Amino acid sequence: MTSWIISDLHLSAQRPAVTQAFLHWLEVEVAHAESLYILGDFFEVWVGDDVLNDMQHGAEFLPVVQALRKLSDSGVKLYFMHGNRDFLIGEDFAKASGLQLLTDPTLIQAGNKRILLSHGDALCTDDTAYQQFRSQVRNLQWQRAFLAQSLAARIAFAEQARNQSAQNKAVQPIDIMDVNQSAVEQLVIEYEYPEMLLHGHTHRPDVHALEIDNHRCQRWVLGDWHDTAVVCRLDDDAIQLVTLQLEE
Ligand code: LP5
Ligand code: MN
Repeated sequence: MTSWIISDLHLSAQRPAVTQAFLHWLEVEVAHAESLYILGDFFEVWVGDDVLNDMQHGAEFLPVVQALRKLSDSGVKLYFMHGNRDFLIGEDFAKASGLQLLTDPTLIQAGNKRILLSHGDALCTDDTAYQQFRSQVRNLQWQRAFLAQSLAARIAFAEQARNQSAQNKAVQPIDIMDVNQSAVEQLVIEYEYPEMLLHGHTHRPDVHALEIDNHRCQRWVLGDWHDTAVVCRLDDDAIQLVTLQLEE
């Protein structure tokens, strides 16, 4: 049986073609699969699950929730790990979509390989401004206070945060926005040398060979979704990165 691992779709009403391509791909590929792992940044921003109950702002997400739910009801196992854009996805969204939330990182077994799954942002330790922001917004107390604000206020904060992030990214050295090699090595050691570490976030799809304490490991990086997408396909006897063509 086949499983798929994807990340960084950045679904939003501003890019309806990507959502359409994703929904189509679910029907033609994932409907026959065993499982689908979504490793974060599935949505461009997520300001709280209550958006699903809002007529105005929730409408864009409903087709996605319904499509996931249909797959889940038909027996496909769905898993979701938070990214830096959708860390506020909670149990209400998970329940509505029929998926299971995973902590970052999570170790899975595929055939004879152990694969450590992560969004990837926690590995970008050279990006100290981001790591500071990350510790703040991943704090449960901060999240409770944020979610207690009105939907309109949260949307406005998210927009400001997006603008500030875009400005930061435009001026900061590109290298600090990639994973830090020691952070990768530490994680691989902590998880007892899995054969693969697989993540997204950096939008730099590739396979990197590592050797840590005489253990061979590969770091697989997924790509984001625009006119193409780089996803991982797991079969009983093969693991590969696959490029999907999203536009005709
Ligand atoms: O996301 P991307 O690709 O632009 O860059 C990321 C890092 N930035 C972020 C921030 C997100 O984009 C913001 C949107 C999240 C919405 C979530 C819900 C609402 C939360 C609202 C919070 C107030 O993740 C970027 C990294 C880059 O990846 C590469 O790894 O460099 O990190 C930064 O740019 C660091 C900045 O310090 C982030 C600053 C965010 C500003 C927060 C304050 C704004 C609130 C204003 C309140 C008055
Ligand atoms: Mn990300």
